[in-house]
Amino acid sequence: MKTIRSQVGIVGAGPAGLMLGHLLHLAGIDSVILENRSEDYVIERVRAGVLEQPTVDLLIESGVGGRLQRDGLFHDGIYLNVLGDRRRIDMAALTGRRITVYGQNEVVKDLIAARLRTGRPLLFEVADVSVHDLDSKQPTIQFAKDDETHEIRCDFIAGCDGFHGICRPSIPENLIRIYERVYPFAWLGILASAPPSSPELVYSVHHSGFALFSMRSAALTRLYLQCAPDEDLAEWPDARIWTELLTRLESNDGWKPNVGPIIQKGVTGMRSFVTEPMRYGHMFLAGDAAHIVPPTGAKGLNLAIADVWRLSRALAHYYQSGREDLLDRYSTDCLKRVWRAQRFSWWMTSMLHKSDTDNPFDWRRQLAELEYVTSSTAAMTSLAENYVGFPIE
Ligand code: FAS
Ligand code: PHB
Repeated sequence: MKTIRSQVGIVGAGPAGLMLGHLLHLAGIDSVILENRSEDYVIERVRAGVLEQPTVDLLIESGVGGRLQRDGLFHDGIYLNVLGDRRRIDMAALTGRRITVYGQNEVVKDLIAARLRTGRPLLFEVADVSVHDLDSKQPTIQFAKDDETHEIRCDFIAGCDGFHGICRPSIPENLIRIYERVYPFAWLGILASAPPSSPELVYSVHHSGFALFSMRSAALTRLYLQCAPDEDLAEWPDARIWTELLTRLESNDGWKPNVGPIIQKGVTGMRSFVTEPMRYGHMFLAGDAAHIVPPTGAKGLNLAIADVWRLSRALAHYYQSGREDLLDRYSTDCLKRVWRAQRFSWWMTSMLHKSDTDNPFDWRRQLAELEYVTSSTAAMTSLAENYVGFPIE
């Protein structure tokens, strides 16, 4: 077995793992990043698209925001389309902040390029990753690469391996608490080669269910529609998808998305999930490894970046001063932001999706909430400040 010595072992090369590696590099702390998928797979995986202001500021400040500043789409507002009545929420006017539409895979591309420039280790297509001695001062990570077994001896492990990773399940069950809600619906998402017909996102509420109009560039639109959790994609030929999207998105003022060839489609389940604490011994969880939000509030990637900003600061403080106070506060401080995002994401999901309740009172109350949110400045400001993101501090 080959042994590698490093200060921090990072499992997962998604936005959390890559951004942590980058921030640690800037702080002069070495790390090894392990990823069990190929580089192409990690880059091509279509996921998030909306970046909060604090996320954008951190990417730019830390030197990986060049392409984002050039290719990102800066949006001051969003639309809520309630049964065809399209209303704009001017988030910039209400909060002084805005969102940026820039694909998660572009962020991942920028972070991989930055990592390669440092020459620090980033290993793709590793296998059989396992973590050990987590409650010791020298935890280890074992993995296989090119038919050889390797071991990383490190001071700390960062579990950035997403919801289905191995790090969270490595914590003794009696030492963590899980909070979870699984929603009785999912999203059928598509990427289409069609120019966006709206300059901003449109969240739509319709009798047949929720739909979302988003984008990736001047040539690519990203759209989602509410479907059953076990929806079979084989039953959704492209024509049916477009018919349903146009039905749910078209608004009374004549707006509708442009139709074009569908180049990618998939179904995403919806759940709210929180792990407490986000630490076990010398292993720290960050991003989807610790918490999942339904994508309606566009918070997942942004939470992952906020977690690793906090973890990198706590590790830098430890290596500079020997003090563990920020490491000891990591979980509590992260969870404050996580639960705020959980509340907002649950609220947006409940307000915008057609629930399977058969009580007409619930639907009318939902419409009353939408009427309030699209007409009260106080309510719009609350939505806006949660959507654009609170400062990372
Ligand atoms: P990730 O899951 O991205 O990365 C974990 C990495 O670990 C993966 O590369 C995985 O291959 C690797 N890994 C797993 N097990 C491993 C093992 N045993 N060994 C080595 N590596 C391992 N969020 C937003 O903020 N805005 C949005 O608009 C938004 N839209 C979304 C739309 C969809 C359809 C989905 C599914 C999610 C969306 N999200 C959104 C949330 C999403 O972006 C996640 O929060 C984000 O990917 C979290 O990043 P990570 O924590 O790095 O986890
Ligand atoms: C996306 O562009 O993929 C996107 C936008 C907003 C969301 C979720 C996903 O709430």
